Amino acid sequence: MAESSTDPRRQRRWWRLPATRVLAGMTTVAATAAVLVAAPGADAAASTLGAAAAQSGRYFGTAIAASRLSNSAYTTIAAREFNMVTPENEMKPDATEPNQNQFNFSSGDQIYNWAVSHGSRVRGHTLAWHAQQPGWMQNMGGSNLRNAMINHIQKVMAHYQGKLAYWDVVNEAFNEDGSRRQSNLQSTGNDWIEVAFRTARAADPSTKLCYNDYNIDNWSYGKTQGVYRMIQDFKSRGVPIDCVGLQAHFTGGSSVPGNFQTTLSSFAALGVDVALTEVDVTNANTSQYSALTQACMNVARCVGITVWGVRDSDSWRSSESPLLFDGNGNKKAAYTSVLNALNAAGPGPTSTTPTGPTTTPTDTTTPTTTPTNPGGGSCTATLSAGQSWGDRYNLNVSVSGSSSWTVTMNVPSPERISTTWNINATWPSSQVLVATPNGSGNNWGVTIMTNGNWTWPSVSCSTS
Ligand code: 9MR
Repeated sequence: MAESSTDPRRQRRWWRLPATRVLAGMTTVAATAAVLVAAPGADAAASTLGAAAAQSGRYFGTAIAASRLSNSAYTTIAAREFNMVTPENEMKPDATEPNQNQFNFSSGDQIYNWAVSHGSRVRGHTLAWHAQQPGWMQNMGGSNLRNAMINHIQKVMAHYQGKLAYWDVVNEAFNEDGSRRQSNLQSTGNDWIEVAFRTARAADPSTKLCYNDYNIDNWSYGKTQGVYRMIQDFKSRGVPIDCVGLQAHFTGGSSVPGNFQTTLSSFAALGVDVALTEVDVTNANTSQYSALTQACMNVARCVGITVWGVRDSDSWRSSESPLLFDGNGNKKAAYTSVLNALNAAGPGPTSTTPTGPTTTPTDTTTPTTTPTNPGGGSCTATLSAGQSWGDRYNLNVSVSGSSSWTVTMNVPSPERISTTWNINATWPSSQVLVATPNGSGNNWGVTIMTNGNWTWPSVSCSTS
């Protein structure tokens, strides 16, 4: 698509004006002026949901079921399109603590490992919920249950410490009228949600802590107002909370309300990130998919959208065909409406990390030379800064000199690459990315979670 001067993406070009560095053959060349590569979608619309969302610093995710990871049609679409993964059931209390204080992370780890090996981040779901409790917990109450909840949060978060982008700490704790839902957890005292969040922050200060619920899409609805008041109260009293997840299940008779964007911006104005966390729409209505995507794009702190499954056949409500791919893995019309809305989006999240200082990326690495290429060919990998946020930055990479290149990127600890675009990626270790062409050309990039270190990675390029 040709870019016109009114294209909103053109107006974002300041994102990628700063430093460039060229690492070429046996020598290192400091490039001073030209920006050699643009962020994905600078001159052409991105062709996958994840890459399109990344242009505005957002993610596009899906729920993943461990039982489907052996299905290559499923994993092919999931790996190509999405850069955030929510385990559909595998990190819920019944899965992770089947017997009291005996933890099982096998399915959760399976999904986590699959996700990060495909350049995706992971959203943990969920720690404290009235549903999908293990049998031993269902029969508990009082201080025993309160202590069991605290222990569960501590142990599960310790296992995933430093690894997850978000955790749904508490799920679905409100009634439709905005009062608290009755449950064994609620019976331990009205402060159980607050205790859950305080416990979670202490257990892993590196992850963002979310409250997640359904039917909180309509701003004038009682439940929305009840959740809003709780977040407002938490923020005013310093109870740690970083985000609100709106499940956005527009199935089973519900649809996107006209004031959806007002709801998102109202939550965001409390000082939390917002995200659409479990999206599906009856019959994948294109105008509703487009409207919900647009609403997120219009709110700077709407950090991303997750659909609740890959293909219609993977959906918990498969009879409503509510997802973006049909049962054969074909893109549906709703897919295009979402992709177009993502591609047209303006600058995105302005969120910051829950703890620690916010800095800007600096390039303090000593340039390294590339290894000698026995085949005699040479290639050059050029890095340039993309957009940055409080906790992460995009780095654009342009490769020249060969079309059959291999770029090895070494990321200083504790930084982690969370997203890649336009490459095939393999991971010799958590700090090393090996990138090869995936047919999308020679311009690609990564999102790097800084974890406090803003030093750029070193790269080397070789040809084959
Ligand atoms: O999609 C999930 C389905 O496989 C489970 O059987 C179900 C059991 O409660 O949970 C579904 O996921 C739910 C999510 O965890 C929370 N919000 C509602 C989702 C759909 O029911």
